[in-house]
Amino acid sequence: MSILTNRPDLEAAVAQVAEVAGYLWQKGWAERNGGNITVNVTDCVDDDLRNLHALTGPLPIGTVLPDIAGCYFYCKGTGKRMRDLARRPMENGSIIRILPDGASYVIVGDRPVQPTSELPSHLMIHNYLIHSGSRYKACLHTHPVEMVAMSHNRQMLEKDVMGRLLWSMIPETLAFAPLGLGIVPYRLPGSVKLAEATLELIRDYDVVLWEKHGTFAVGTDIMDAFDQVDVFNKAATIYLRAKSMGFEPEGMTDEAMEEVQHVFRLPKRRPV
Ligand code: 2HA
Ligand code: ZN
Repeated sequence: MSILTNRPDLEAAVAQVAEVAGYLWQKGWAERNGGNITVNVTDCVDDDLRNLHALTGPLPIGTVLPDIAGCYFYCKGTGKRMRDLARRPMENGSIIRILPDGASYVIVGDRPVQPTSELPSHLMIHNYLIHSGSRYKACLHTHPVEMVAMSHNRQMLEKDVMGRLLWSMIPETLAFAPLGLGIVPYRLPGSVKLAEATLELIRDYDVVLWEKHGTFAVGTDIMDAFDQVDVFNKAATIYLRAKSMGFEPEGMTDEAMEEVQHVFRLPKRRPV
């Protein structure tokens, strides 16, 4: 029997992860085992699940995160493919329980699938989100092609340059991603340095771009985090299509952008 059986909220949260994993694959953002997903599912957990025997002994997180003690997360499995997760989420990911020390976890279901290599960085962000009282429950790392391509241009890596450019490509970007785009300088994938730099910027942005690698986004649920990246990458695609037609896109005027800002009463994402 699956841990999801008779737990419709948990089942729905995992089904949404599977749906998003399918989109990531279809969009070409998830080659091989590329990308990671973690979702805080603590709200979907009942007493039976709290008392359920773990499938593993305690495993170290690698850092101490007091605010996530006792929380539960669905995590994509390390080395697993998004396209497989889309069809079989509980074979390509698992649900973990953080132990009271905030330094270790156990896997509770359905199989002892080892969580993502980026677990410490994802959990550091969840720890921050809980600590700050945020409503955000999901973290998504993926490889959106056009945004990564743009991050190979030094000029785009200046603070808020790329975010402003993307806002000006199509009104919806500003409307739906009003906090803009943070830029994290290149760091080794899975490194503590990358995690720390991401944590620093995710205080101000819902989406950050890891130079020459991918994006890291947070949201109320995984669909929300995906939407944020999708909105930015649509704008990046429009920019690159215009460039490939041989011209620099004009971009919306400041006046047009202010109008959007005014009508949509931005910013209205964040916090709590
Ligand atoms: O887990 O994308 O950056 C696969 C990755 C790591
Ligand atoms: Zn990656």
